[in-house]
Amino acid sequence: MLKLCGFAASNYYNKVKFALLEKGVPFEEVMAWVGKTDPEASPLGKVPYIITDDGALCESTVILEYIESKYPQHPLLPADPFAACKVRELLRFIELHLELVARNLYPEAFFGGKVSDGAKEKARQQLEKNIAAFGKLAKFSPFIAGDTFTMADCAAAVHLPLVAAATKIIYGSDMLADLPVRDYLKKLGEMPNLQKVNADRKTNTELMMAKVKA
Ligand SMILES: N[C@@H](CCC(=O)N[C@@H](CS)C(=O)NCC(=O)O)C(=O)O
Repeated sequence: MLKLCGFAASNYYNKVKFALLEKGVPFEEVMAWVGKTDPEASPLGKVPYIITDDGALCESTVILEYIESKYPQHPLLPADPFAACKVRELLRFIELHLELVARNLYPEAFFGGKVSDGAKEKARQQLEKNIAAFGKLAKFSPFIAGDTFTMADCAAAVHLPLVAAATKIIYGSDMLADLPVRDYLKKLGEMPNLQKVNADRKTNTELMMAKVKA
């Protein structure tokens, strides 16, 4: 059976977990904290990675693509090549232009660290530009790429809440607030599989915080 390795406090891990649950692919969760990962499977020491009958694979979006090709049931990409690439385009925007920029704020926003004023200002300027561009692509009707649930929703469900929370904490206002992100996430949050992912995330985050304090 496919093994999903990492820990449920990780948003990248949860993106893959949500996709597996929605597709109904059987999988086993294997806890691997940062620093305890398999260097053969994940040479950068990042989570998630998966162990399959074909071998090991890391990088969450590559994993999503593998799962999609290997298990075509309950597709998370449209059959039409252009529509499929519009979904990938949104997914890339969410990961590269939103999450990766906002991530510079996480040490101070979530982990008790400090981020320099210069780094905060740089991230703010990039996010302003990137969020406006993302707003031009995202549909929210009701899903992020249109009327069908796709892998871009698996990414949006885990990345957008952190971008919203981090910007609110650091700048005093949620930089996604001008987009219908709140309503979208609320509706998505009614999906039973996302409820499970989020419940597991809370439990695992408490465990992680307890480990950090110990
Ligand atoms: N590009 C990677 C990013 C994964 C990532 O950064 N995961 C975090 C946990 S949320 C991690 O493993 N951080 C540890 C590190 O970077 O050393 C992916 O999409 O899988």
